[in-house]
Amino acid sequence: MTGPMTEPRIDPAPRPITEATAPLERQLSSRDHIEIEDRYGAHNYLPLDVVVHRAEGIWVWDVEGRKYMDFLAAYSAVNQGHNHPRIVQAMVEQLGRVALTSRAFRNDQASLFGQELCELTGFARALPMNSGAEAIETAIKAIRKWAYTVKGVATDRAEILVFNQNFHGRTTTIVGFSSDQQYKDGFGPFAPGFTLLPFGDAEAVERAMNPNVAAILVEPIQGEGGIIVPPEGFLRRLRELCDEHNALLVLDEIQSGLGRTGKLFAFEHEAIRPDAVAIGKALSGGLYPISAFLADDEVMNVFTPGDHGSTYGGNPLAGAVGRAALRVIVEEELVERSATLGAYALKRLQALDSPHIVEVRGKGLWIGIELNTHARPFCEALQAQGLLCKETHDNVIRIAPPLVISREDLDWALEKIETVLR
Ligand code: IF1
Repeated sequence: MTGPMTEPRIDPAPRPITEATAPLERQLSSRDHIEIEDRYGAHNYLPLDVVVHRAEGIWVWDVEGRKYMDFLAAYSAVNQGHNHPRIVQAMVEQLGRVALTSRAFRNDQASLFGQELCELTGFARALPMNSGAEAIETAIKAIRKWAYTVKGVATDRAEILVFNQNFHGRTTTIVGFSSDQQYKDGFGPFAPGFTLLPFGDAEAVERAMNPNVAAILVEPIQGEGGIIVPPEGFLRRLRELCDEHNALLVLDEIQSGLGRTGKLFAFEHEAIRPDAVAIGKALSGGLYPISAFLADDEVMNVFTPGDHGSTYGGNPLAGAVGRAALRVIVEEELVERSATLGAYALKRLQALDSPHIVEVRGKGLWIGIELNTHARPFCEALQAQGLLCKETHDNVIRIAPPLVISREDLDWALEKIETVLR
């Protein structure tokens, strides 16, 4: 029997491309791939026309070999940088053992992943899922069951307070409480039990409180909404209101978490502790869909065997990848890098004198440049200069590089952004 592999199977060095060796995808041009995708894919995105073939760290290369700096980091899923070698190594080694057992059996990675995740984050228990939306759905089920079995809300009467401009995923339950009409159009009917409130308005939250409110579900900083940082003290006030009304404070840290804002979790900026957190994206460093719902016993123990689950949730490959991804965040001090480099970038961009800029805001290496015009043309101009940014909500340029970026590479990107916006 062959023992565990010592060398990665994946050849990190790209092979020289010749006619004979080129796989089909390399014999085609970017334009070919775009046409094929348009012909055979669903049209649920309008991506930039860059066709990525390879990525490493902060860099991606397209099919023609053009090199770009990735300032989106797959919406903060690759905080550790693309294909971080330590995470790839852990994944390849686990692939030499077992990838999926289903939860009908146990495995030797999920146990340790759960332990290490709880020790790092300070929560008592972790329920592993795959996508961020699934972690949010898990949170909604936990909130409701806690309301009925612990708080004593009448069955099916639990209410969850949510906020305008929220983004928590794309399932029909979740889009049902979106304030963005496009996310809802054509997908009803929707689940009841959600109350939309103005983000940042603690008095509106206080007015909405009633004995049926089970929880507040909120992003500490709204990502898709345009990297909207709430007023100082907003999260602290939500914490107080939940304590006063015996409701749960549940945070969606799927994008803001794991170092993106210069803290392990964005809620730390207000020195509060939520009752539960949903995480995802960088939990795997972009190598594999991994998410988790974190909570203490009072909330997590509402789940009894058979209540909830998923085919891939808690699989050993995810466990091995997640353990390595967390180690990289800690050992390469990505949280501190985000804080230091982010403060520098924010200060520099806020000093930029541009006729297009309305506001520059953010925390850590997560910055939104709000414009008084469409952001897409500026993102396309930056693409032409080798920098990939993505607009959000039409008029905000989102700045979210991998947290492994060097000061020198950050300066290279900031110079391009300053030039394009001047
Ligand atoms: C798309 C947005 C970002 C998230 C927060 C939950 C989820 C997300 C705070 C769900 C996912 C992704 C989804 C992706 C693009 C991207 C996105 F533009 F959609 F809104 F980042 F801002 N909570 N965000 O940001 O996690 O199920 O996707 O794993 O759907 O286009 P998921």
